[in-house]
Amino acid sequence: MTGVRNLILVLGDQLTRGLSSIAAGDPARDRVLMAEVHDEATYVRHHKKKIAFLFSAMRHFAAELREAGWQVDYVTLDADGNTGSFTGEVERAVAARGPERIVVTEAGEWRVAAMIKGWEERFCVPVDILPDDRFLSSIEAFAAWADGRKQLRMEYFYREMRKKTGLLMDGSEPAGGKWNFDHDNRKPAKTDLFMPRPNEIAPDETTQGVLALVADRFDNHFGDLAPFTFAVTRGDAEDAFAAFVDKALPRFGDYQDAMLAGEPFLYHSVIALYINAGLLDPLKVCAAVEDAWRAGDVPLNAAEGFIRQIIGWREYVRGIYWLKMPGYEASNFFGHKRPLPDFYWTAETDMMCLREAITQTKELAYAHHIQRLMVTGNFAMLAGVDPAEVHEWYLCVYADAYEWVEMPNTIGMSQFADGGLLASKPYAASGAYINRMSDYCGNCRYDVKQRTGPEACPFNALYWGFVSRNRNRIGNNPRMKQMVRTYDRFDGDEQERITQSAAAFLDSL
Ligand code: FAD
Ligand code: DLZ
Ligand code: SF4
Repeated sequence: MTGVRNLILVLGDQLTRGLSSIAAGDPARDRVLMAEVHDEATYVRHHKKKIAFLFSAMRHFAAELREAGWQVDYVTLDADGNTGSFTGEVERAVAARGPERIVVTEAGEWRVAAMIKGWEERFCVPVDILPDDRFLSSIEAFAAWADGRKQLRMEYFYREMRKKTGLLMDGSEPAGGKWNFDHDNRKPAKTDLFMPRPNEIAPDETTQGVLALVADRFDNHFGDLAPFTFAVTRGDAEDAFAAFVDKALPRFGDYQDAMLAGEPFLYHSVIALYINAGLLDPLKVCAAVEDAWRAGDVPLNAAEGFIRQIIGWREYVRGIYWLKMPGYEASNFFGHKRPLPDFYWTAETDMMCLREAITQTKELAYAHHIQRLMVTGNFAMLAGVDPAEVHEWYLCVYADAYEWVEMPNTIGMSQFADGGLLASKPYAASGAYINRMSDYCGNCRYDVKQRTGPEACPFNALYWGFVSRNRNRIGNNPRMKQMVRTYDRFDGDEQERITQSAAAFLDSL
């Protein structure tokens, strides 16, 4: 037995050199363990591109650590003896290396965190679980912020984060005199605008090896593997982000909520997969955006909107996840039970908005926020789909999906399944919203202007059906009251037609 001091386990979404477990180590005395394991690749049937991205990024990170002098035990998925689980791989490493301690940065997902907690007793080796200081707010700090508050609202948390980081602050005041410029960020996109595309990286030899492995082993998973153009190294991820700042950020704010057929990225950054896996540093990213604003290269509504997503929403949803887990995954405020329609996997639907969002999800493992929230999410909520099934779908299909960020966005923000803990009102909308923010409806077989009947946009009857059946649950919400009143003003025949249309559509699914 070699007898190392610390065995440092680095998980697939911890690909950061400054990670607490690595920073606490010593290359001369410690050993890093990284493992591609079947259990992680299959606990949901992740999109093929997501698995390929992560395995390739893990292999490149292991190479980077070795170059920096670390001894790394890297277990590939097809290595002899791979047990297929973190527990099994740590057990083998403990037997082979005889470490004095196991060191790991806290896992992002509750499931894995619970697994790690059992190791000390199981292996009779002390396990040090270090905080993940890549987040601005620790799990404990968020819980302290939330404690005793009647309502948790992102906006107030976000202001705390602005003060804490000093981002976009002029002394103690927010730059530009306002904390939030969201009001300026609701322009529908125009087809004639210049659309930058994210950087596309040609697969190197390592990535090609991973692509062959994924094609062979995960053929039954959702999504297209080729073409694969994601960055898999820190350098390429940084270049992709720099290109975004240069080309897309100036319009990020204005067109943040817009949707256009054939333009999956618009002015979005497509960096969530890199930040979440550890290839980009959230604070550095925000500092670069502030610099671009201070240099006069981007407007304040773009810089503020972008920074809010990262130090506001991203941190806030993580705080909610750890505050409410376990149990949050079973939230079902509306008691929805419908299975997820098959077209979420096939994209075979006449509804143009859903077809676009799901087709690109299949091709790219990406859809932007408004597509996730107001198209696929909105539809599932209006149709009464079981939130647990919706959650599993989002966790499967996006390259940036990890439970700590996906679950609160799905269960809380998009399905309102937590009854309003995270969001101040359900993000429910009829076809009119999608028509305003996109060019989808003009090319759809349904008529967005009709409320009922076989030609009517299904979102319309479903929306009013949702308002009507949940009036006792949401009618007191000041932001939904108006909708209930509008429904009440429809005459009895129209209300009946709405009920019939919604039922006929749902039966047809
Ligand atoms: P941009 O639009 O360019 O935004 C910049 C960055 O801000 C993102 O990269 C991301 O890091 C952060 N961000 C933006 N919105 C959010 C948000 N609501 N919560 C947390 N971070 C945010 N995001 C994930 O990272 N992983 C998920 O699994 C995920 N699942 C989602 C599920 C649903 C139902 C919804 C409505 C949203 C989900 N989001 C998720 C949030 C958001 O949609 C994605 O972060 C974003 O679309 C990623 O694309 P982008 O990198 O181009 O982001
Ligand atoms: C998502 C994922 C996948 C698909 N595969 C692996 C893997 O083989 N090895 C690994 O270390 N991590 C993987 N991950 C990421 C983990 O699921 C993630 O680190 C945990 O969910 C904890 O957040
Ligand atoms: Fe979607 Fe309705 Fe518009 Fe068709 S008409 S694209 S279903 S919102």
